[in-house]
Amino acid sequence: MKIENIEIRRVTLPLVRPFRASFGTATERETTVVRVTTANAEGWAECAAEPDPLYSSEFLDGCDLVIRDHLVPRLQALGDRLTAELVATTLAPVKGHPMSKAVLETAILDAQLKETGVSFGGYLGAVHDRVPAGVSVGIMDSIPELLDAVAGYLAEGYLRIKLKIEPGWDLAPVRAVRERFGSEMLLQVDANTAYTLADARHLALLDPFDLLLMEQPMAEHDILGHAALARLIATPICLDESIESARDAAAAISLGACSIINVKPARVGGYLEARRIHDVAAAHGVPVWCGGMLETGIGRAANVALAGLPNFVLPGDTSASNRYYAQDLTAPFVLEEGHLRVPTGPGIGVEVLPDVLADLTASTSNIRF
Ligand code: OSB
Ligand code: MG
Repeated sequence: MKIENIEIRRVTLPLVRPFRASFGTATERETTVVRVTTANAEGWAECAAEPDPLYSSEFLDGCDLVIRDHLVPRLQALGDRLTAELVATTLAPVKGHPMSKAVLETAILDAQLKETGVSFGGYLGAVHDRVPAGVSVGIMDSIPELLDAVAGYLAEGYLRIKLKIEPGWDLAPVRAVRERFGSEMLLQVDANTAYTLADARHLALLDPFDLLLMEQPMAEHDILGHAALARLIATPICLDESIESARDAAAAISLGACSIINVKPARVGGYLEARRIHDVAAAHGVPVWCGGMLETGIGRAANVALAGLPNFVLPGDTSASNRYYAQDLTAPFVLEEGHLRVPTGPGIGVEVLPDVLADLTASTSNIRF
């Protein structure tokens, strides 16, 4: 495939409400949108990194730099032989930077699929035409405020609630949500690495609340710690930050560090590696679900396609556009009976709204191929 141009654009979307996790609070979503132009198609993707390196080591300014100076030149060297399937191996000599690699691979894959008329879901092997949606609920200032938020999401039809937790905001919110909404609702928690093994007895106090899972309680590289914690608590452990590849997934499963995996394509370098994690987990009988990074419609479209694969058996953090944005970069994803529809058009299957994109753009640069 011959690429003619790569456009790199910094955009900022206001969030409808602040989103607080153990590592920080976001009031807007800043991202880098990449547009790849070929003779016959345009491919789009967005970078999942945030302005500060608090979720993982990547951050947007760093991504822009590594994309421009280290990743794109390696792709240019391939010339017309470039395909989406060659991106990861071509970029492998550059250590790390999975989110920077993912945005390039995804935009190139989108252009390639549009050239051949294949949808993301069709290419990846989705078997569902709609996927169940959960919602990730941030840390709040008070329990009543949290209960209002959860009540609103349940009324909209979300099928699973995930509560962000941290030391000091864990037992009380979980207890309050269970007391108010009952034991039937699907409920899980996400600590974003806020605890250590010394907190094991405290985390075991969540056992009676029958949570679906506890996501990433401890540091990303503490695989053995998670294996030890798994033996001390009844709640199943799900890893997010720890899993950067299919090899990581195989190791974590084998060591007993997790029994569920949150698959975020950006965290693992793209959709091809994300599919391999799906496959490895399926081979071990480990269920997966699709995580999110507050994506705009561009990234959401591809995530929803991935979530259509057979081993994505738990509702994902694939919420509707209006949970994040009053105005999305694409036509909004809407909740239909608690589900989002998997796009069927070529590539990501959604159109970027040019006027909205232009309004929200702070800067644009182009790399001619
Ligand atoms: O840990 O899953 C996470 C958002 C930003 C960074 C990390 C995480 C999250 C979420 C929200 O939990 C997921 C979403 O709705 O996109
Ligand atoms: Mg998480």
